[in-house]
Amino acid sequence: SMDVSTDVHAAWLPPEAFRALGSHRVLVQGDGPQGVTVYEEVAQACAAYGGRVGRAPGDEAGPYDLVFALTGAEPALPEAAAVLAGGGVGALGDEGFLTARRDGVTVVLADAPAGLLYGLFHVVRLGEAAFGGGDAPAEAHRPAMRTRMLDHWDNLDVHPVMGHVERGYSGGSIFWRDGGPRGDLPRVRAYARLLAATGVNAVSVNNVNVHTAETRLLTERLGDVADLADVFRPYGIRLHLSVNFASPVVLGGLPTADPLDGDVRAWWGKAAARVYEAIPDFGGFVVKADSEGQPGPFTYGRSHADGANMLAEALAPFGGEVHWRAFVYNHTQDWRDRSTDRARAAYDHFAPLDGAFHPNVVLQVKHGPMDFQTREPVSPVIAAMPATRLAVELQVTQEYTGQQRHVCYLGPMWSEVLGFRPWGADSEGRTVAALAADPAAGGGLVAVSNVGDDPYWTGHPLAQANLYAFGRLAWAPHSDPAALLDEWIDLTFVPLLSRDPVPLRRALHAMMDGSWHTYERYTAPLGVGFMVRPGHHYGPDVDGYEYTPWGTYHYADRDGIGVDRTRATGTGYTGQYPQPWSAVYESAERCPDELLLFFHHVPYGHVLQSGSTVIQHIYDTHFAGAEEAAGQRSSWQELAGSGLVDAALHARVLERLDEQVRCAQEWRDQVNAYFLRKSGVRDARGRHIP
Ligand code: BDP
Repeated sequence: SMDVSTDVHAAWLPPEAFRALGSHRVLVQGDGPQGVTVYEEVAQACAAYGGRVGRAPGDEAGPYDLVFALTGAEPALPEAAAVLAGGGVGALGDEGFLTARRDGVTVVLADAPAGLLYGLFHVVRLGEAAFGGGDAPAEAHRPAMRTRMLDHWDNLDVHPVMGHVERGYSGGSIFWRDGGPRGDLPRVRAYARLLAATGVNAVSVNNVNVHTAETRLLTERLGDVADLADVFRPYGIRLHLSVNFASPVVLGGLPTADPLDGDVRAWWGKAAARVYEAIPDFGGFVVKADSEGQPGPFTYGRSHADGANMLAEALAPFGGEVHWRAFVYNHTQDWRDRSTDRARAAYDHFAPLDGAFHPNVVLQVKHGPMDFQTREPVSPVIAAMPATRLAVELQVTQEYTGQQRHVCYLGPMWSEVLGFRPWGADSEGRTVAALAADPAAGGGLVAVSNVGDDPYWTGHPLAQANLYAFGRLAWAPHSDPAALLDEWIDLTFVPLLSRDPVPLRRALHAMMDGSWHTYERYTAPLGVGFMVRPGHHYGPDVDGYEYTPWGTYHYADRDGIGVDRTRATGTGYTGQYPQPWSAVYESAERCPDELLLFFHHVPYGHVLQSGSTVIQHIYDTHFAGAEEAAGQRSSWQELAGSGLVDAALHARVLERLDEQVRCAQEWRDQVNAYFLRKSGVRDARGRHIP
């Protein structure tokens, strides 16, 4: 049924977004769960806006001016048949589609029903532009990434420290409550629908830190997982589970979880078979092993290839995949020992294993070497494993970027990561996006979701844009993030935009386009990272992680600041990059300013490429960042009473902006005061520093 929750915000799919589609005469010829979805979506839109939907050419719904059809069968409409006969765009694949316009009919063709679904949302985005005008040639649309996945760090229960959703800032889980299913499947359906409209096709429904209750999802609670899979399937989304590497011990009562033990392997084989009995299109397992206290193959003296391959063998007969995370490092290091560098860890652990993983293992690598900081270089692992399938992991949930209390549009950051060329720009060097999208070796794009049971889905209503942009970038990584913002604005605010879209668009762009840089300006400087409050990671704490076992240091003293990761005098991390980056990062003169303190320990008087000194840069950016945050609030305040945004949404955003402005000033004052005291160097412009 088309039941979707009504007590939640419509986000980028308000009924009005379907106005154009719903006022036409539409033929839908598709089958299977996703074909049914296309039909139901169109029928609902037509019921609202006066159009008609039919299943066959002769139906009274015709004559049609929009047709959705599969390429396998002879399309019943001559215009569609003509487009098909025209050929020229090649195979569309499982999820691709083509659009064309022929003799007054808009044609959407796909090889498979999921393609029709993505074609439907494409037509929704185009609005009236999908209709009218003369003939338009066939245009093929295919997703760049095969896997476009959101990982939920949801617990079944409220965890005493991490809460319901680990690093969640949007209320409770939409899937789980009180140790079992939350039971609000209409909300899950609404979520699946939103994701499908962005192009997401995979979801993992439980935390990578798998506690005992979540471990049981694999066995006793499999029925609950199957219920969720049934809801996601009509929107083309495959379900995944995070599994506990010690499951054979915890659930199976075996004495060991050694990946080379025969009984352990048999246990996983049976577990996988049971999962596929319940969920035939199950996607696979996500695994965090030997990391931050999670069990893993190291316990048994085995390698991560041994561990991943064992699970891969269990899943292979059913077409499932293992998403094995590369986030493995020592979180109990001795801070007095400068030879350990957390940034090195993933490469040191995994690069030697290149080529050792089975083809259905995807190594899931965080985009940076540390942990989702506001600014990090691209992880060197991404360029180091040509014989391994790699997925890049991003964090939509704003753990280190303002926790959905601050506006921080991450599209520009992700787009920089995806466009980065590990082998340099002037060669034919491939981008990170091309590596993740490679048909043979690519594992796709993954991100940690920012959604919870909050009525706006994401706590901060403007954080919806991050979720939207993630899906769209996974589909088309070279999209312009500002254009994606426009798409999101137009869909989300379409009910009101019909009046005068300009002021709202202007205000939102003013607030959001540069919000990542604004956030960067008032937080930790020049790529040094952290300086956040330990544990929850919100707000400034200048020395919060400095003398701890976590490996996240800035090494500020009276003379200078930064982490020496050079080969010449530091940890040697720069050597993990291919040329030219290895040489660029090695040099304090050539290293990009924004990453200087990630790679180098320099005196406060070091002159940046911008011409400013490090210390003056710190003062200037912190004053500017806090001021920009206040400017964002003013832009939003100007919209009050304009009728351009709903009053409740306006109030919710304003309340968050008040907190952002307060917190940005706190960052400014603490960071500036800290470096004034450390360095003794005054602000050249004489501004007040506490
Ligand atoms: C860190 C989070 C922690 C996660 C971990 C991970 O602080 O809660 O468990 O990443 O990715 O950023 O596994």
